[in-house]
Amino acid sequence: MKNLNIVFVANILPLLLAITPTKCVLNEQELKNLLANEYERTASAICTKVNEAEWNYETDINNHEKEQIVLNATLQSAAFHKKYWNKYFKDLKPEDFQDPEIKRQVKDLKLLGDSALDEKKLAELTKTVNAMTNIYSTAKICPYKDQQCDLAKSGLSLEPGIEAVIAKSTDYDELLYVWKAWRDASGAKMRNLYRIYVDLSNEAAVANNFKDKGEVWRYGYESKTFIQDIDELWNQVEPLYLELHKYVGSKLKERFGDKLDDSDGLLPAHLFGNMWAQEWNNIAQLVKPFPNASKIDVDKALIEQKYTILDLFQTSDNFYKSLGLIPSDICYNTSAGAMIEKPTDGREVLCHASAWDFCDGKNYRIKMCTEVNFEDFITIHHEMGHIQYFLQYAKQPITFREGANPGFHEAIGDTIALSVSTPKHLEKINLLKNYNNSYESSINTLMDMALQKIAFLPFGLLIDKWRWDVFSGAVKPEQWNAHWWEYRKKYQKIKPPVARSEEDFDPGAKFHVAGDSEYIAYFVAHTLQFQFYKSLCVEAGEYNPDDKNVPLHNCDFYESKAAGDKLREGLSLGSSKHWSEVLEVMTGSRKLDASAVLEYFEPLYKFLKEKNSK
Ligand code: X8Z
Ligand code: ZN
Repeated sequence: MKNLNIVFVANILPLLLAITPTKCVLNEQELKNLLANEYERTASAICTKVNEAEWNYETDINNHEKEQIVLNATLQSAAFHKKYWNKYFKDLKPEDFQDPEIKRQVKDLKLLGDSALDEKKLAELTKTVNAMTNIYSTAKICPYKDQQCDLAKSGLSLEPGIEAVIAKSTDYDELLYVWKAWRDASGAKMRNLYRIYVDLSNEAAVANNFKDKGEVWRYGYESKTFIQDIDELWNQVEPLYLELHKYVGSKLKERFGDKLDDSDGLLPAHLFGNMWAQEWNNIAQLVKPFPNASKIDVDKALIEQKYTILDLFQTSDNFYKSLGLIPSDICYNTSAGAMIEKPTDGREVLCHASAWDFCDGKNYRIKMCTEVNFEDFITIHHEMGHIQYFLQYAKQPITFREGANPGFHEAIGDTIALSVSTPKHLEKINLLKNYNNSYESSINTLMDMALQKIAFLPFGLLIDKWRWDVFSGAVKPEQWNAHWWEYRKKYQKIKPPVARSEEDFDPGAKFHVAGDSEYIAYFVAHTLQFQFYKSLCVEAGEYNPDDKNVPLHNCDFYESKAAGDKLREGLSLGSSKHWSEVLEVMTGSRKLDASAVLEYFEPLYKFLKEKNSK
């Protein structure tokens, strides 16, 4: 059926394009028919085609033929959407329609996105993003001990080589070397491309009646006060972040002594066990508040029990199924096309984990260079959350086959992972033994979670704050890198470990900047997932907000059909309703609100305040 669809589009497309678009004014019933039938079928088929081309390219990223196929598919897709837009959608006004779902679809269909560019410019934009992605995914650096190496022979790539050094090394100078070498090999090489990318993206935005690309991205959140809303979320959680930062800073000082200069209250960015200092879980051992109390060491259990990559995916799938949700083995089944480990056949691939919906109601895939460890186990749950969302909204029309807002999509798998990460659940699935539940052990566990979730918040916020300023022109190219570090200092309270200049382009050393992928979704998701988690815990009878004896962070909603029903109710709506309505379905509240984050971390916050004041 998939192949049939593609053949179908390939055959009719020249025909479609040959016809000079004559404008058609449709009444409500005619529009309904078009959207439910012809448009649904052809738009889904072209979407399949683009996704297949992109999949083939991203799993063989140095293959120029495959890149050319992406380009052709992108141009065909743009021609298709332009044609429909000119003929049917351009002049529609949502207010002219009665059916709320049609109104919502019209609002969406009026936008052409990058397809609004002429062919030459769209081709240039596509090539530019591909070139940046290619630099990012194929960048290599020499090992610390062999800095003059032959890159082709012994160069390290980000996954798994460079990330492993950053995660495990405790050598200040080695960390510094790797931190800088990665930025030299990735971001710095795409500075000029990024200018082209910004100009063309803005041109497309203007053609869609937006001021700039930042405004396009924010439009997805359907809130006139979006920037204010997220700033408020940050204000809610910043005090907790600052306590965590102070505590972790004192531990880093213990480890690195005089090498670490924190006299200005800022910490150097290379010491957090993560290339971007975005999550700090890899230094959990160092910052453990009670070294003698029980600790979670899932990495060890996974090795001891000889878990395979496939086992990790199946274990995650089992959790979703335990809630009565849809099995998703198809998405990690390699014979159905999935890529769940880094190929060893010489292909270069884009390793950054992703989940794919091929728009045909049948094909869903995960692409990930998985390693057997706890961090990747959690990422698998994250990706499986995307897949579950795809499956749940599969029956919606194509315009609604999206998250209620982009943050929802990023939050689902993480919500599941909050439950999976509890000692209670890890014991149930035999990945944790002899855990002694005490105040000390629960502070240790909360610290692990804070190193992931609270540490992430300012990073999740600043990437798009920076890009919004870049797109709007508030910061000029000559100041791009300096501005990046202003935000890193302002929000994360971290600084570069070596001098930076405008020869560098440190934002480009992060996948989503190189790959044209918006990021504020993750910030929103880090709030939303705690709202979802709390609600599912209540639903499962695992948490009662009035009972202060059972803390929120202990809840495991595994096997709760009631929790599964709640999730399904929200996910199956896709983007057919405003996200605040979907949020209400899932949590009873219509507002983004970080109070569930604070409720979850309450005991740790108390602990940190007391420790830090001494
Ligand atoms: O990119 C991702 C996912 C794929 S949507 C692996 N994440 C962000 C990142 O890696 O920077 C998940 C958390 C934040
Ligand atoms: Zn994701």
